[in-house]
Amino acid sequence: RKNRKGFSWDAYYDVDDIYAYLSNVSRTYPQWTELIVGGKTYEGRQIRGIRINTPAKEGVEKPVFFIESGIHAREWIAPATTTYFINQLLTSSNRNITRLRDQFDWRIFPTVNPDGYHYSYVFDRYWRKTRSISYNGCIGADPNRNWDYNWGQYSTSTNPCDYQLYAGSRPFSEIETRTLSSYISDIDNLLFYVAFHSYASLLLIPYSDSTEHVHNYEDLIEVGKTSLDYGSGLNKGRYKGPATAAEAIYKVSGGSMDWVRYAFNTPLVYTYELRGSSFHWPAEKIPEQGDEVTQMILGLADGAKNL
Ligand code: ING
Ligand code: ZN
Repeated sequence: RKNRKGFSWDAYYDVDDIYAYLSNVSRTYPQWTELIVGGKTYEGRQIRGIRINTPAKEGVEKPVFFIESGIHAREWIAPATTTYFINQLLTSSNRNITRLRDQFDWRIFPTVNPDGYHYSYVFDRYWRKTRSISYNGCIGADPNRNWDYNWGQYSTSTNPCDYQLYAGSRPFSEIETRTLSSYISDIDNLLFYVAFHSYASLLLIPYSDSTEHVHNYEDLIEVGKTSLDYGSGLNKGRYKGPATAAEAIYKVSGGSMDWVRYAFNTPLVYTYELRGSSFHWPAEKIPEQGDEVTQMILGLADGAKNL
């Protein structure tokens, strides 16, 4: 499965290798793709992604499908699955996949917390947060508690030394969430916003801090169910959901999905918790997780056609 530049889906790679992969594919498919920069990081990295946008019929503006992956550093299966999916979109000759590729203007970011991911890769496997230094010297904020919607309310910490859940000193205190949110704000025609985490085998919909249902709740459930049905063709254990976090697990505030929904009323917003029984999910499982995610995304697209 190695491509000729040595990147493959039987191992986990550090940020530089993931970025080199994105550069390579954007050079291989220059007519359809471009490297995009979604923001920057505390340590001076870019948040790099790829746009895939095949030629549309004249006068047709395709809806945007945004994929955010790796906001939590230690959830390595998320970036790996996302590059796997990019490779599927660009190289598969399966009609369902080429149709999926052509249907959207894709903005795909495999690792939106690259400082944290690198730190997890090299120094501390269980690192989750960013790498910013707080007033008291402790490091990192949880980038999925730092977005500016009902910030700091549930399942979060005010202590910068908290290993996991520190919300940051204020909404968008982290340069990663601030710059990425500004990139998202510039997108017209955003239809899907999908975030990947691990591990819980669960599909979440907004809002995460309330048991009240959004106005298109039925649609979100319907499309989400289609997604899980498509994925279930490939495996045994089903995913739980779709459901709000408040109903499925616990209330959460400050996550990306909720801000995107709140800020733009984006119709179809989801967070997947992928498979696994630990953050050390063996790299041999990347292809099966990648194939499942490919089917689940196809299910989202097909489900949305029936609305
Ligand atoms: N879980 C997610 C978390 O940030 C989540 C669950 C995501 C809840 C988005 C609500 C919204 O806590 C993991 N494993 O990170
Ligand atoms: Zn996570």
